[in-house]
Amino acid sequence: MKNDNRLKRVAAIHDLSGFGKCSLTVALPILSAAGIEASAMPTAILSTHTGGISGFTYLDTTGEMRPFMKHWKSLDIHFDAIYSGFLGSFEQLDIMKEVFDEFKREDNLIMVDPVMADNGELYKIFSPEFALGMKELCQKADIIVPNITEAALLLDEPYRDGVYSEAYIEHLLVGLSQLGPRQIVLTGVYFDDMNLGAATYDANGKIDYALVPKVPGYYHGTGDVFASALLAGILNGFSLGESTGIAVRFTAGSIRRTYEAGTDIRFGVNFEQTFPQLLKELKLV
Ligand code: PXL
Repeated sequence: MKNDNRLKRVAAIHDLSGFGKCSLTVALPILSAAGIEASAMPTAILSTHTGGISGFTYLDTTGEMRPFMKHWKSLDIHFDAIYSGFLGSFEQLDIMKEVFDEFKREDNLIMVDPVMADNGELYKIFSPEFALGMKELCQKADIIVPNITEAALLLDEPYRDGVYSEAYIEHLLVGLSQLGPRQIVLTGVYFDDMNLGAATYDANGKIDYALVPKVPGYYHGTGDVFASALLAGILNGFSLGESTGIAVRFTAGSIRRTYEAGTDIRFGVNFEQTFPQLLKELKLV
């Protein structure tokens, strides 16, 4: 349900990967389509994402982040949410903590997607120590959105392959909540080979699941599509459980369209033509 008609504003802090549809090239259009003003702080500029594509260029923009923060602060800009994703170094983790300290208010939301791993493996550019730094950042968040691999890393536990049990998923959710965030949304949850989705843990300790029929294949950028749609739901006044359902269905719809088109799985998912579904579910049309 919509809260009010004020335009909500998000600071999206991710890399800009020119091709391959992830991070900023996903977060900005999804938030904008959902009627939310999106400001961008790039953490790096790449020619493509790093998932299965070789030869990508990588310009680290760490040196710009504090100047962005200071300029935004001098303009007295308020954000309804600060949404961080791919961070490339320990220094960027430190800068994010400063950004949170500068822009956190009673009534806004810090959302951390601890982008660092998937399918049991850290992304190549990260060391195991990076997970410890990401854990500290998660401790400052109101809501975190890890996948199962990231959850295991944050809890310093070995990765387990699915099929999962409810007891294991609930163990992860409770462990993650003990790090500090009020709300957890865990992605990549499945209890059989037919359905896949997310599990949520809210401030009251209530656990919910949003599962949809699985589409074959592993598609890049889906974590960013999911997290951006989740934030769009929350800022449009939907509950954590409702927003998770909306985001799971939007991500699955985008994957299904891409699967049916036979597109290279590295090139991202067709979320663009799935916007009518998202806007309907957000009750914006
Ligand atoms: O979607 C996660 C992500 C973000 N940014 C970059 C990546 C990846 C995943 O591979 O490579 C640069």
